[in-house]
Amino acid sequence: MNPLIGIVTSTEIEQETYFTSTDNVNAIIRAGGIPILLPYYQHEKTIEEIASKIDGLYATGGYDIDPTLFGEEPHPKLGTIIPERDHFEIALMKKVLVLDKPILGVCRGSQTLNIALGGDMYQDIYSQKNSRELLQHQQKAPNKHGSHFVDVKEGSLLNRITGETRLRVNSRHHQANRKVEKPLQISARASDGIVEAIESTKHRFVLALQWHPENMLVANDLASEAIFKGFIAACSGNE
Ligand SMILES: [Mn+2]
Repeated sequence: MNPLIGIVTSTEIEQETYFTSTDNVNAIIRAGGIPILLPYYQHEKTIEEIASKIDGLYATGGYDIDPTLFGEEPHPKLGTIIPERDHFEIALMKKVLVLDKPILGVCRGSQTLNIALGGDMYQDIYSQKNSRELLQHQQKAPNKHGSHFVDVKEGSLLNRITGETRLRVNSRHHQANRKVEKPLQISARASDGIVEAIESTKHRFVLALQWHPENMLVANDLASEAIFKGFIAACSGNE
């Protein structure tokens, strides 16, 4: 049986549509999963039911995150937030973590995972860190282009599934994780110190990347292929 993969959808500010990119859907299908697009349920019981039905959770990119969720007020550079998505996504993650089902997060998904496990984040790296020392993390190149490098921690899940200690990745974020606490560990950083990947040391497969492997897969990037293959294998119980 191919595993059912819940994908948290995106929306616009007035929430007239739910959607996700075809790159997200195709990445899951290509690796052997069946994508199920999820709207923003708010009831505890329903969220619990979804967690029990899916075999894995793919937390995709999207808008910024409500800073009150990690004890801060909005910074002037904070972008659009969708409170219903934040609530649903973080509540679903917490339930999926309890069941120890696999999670793959990308971009925004790496912030929501960190917050679900007690961490926090920069609302805007360019004003909250010394911006003269930062790389360009909002690339102007096409989405599939790897614009900067990340160094991968040896022995980490990310290292084991890709077989690499250095990856070339795309970059479309102005936020980033800051405090990362157990059971999470940092599994990749950019050369400017920005946290680019986190993973759980306690769960079977919980990995979140600040970049977008679903876009790099379009250019047949081998590491991106290995990431989605590894995720779907874990969701099938075939690690
Ligand atoms: Mn980056």
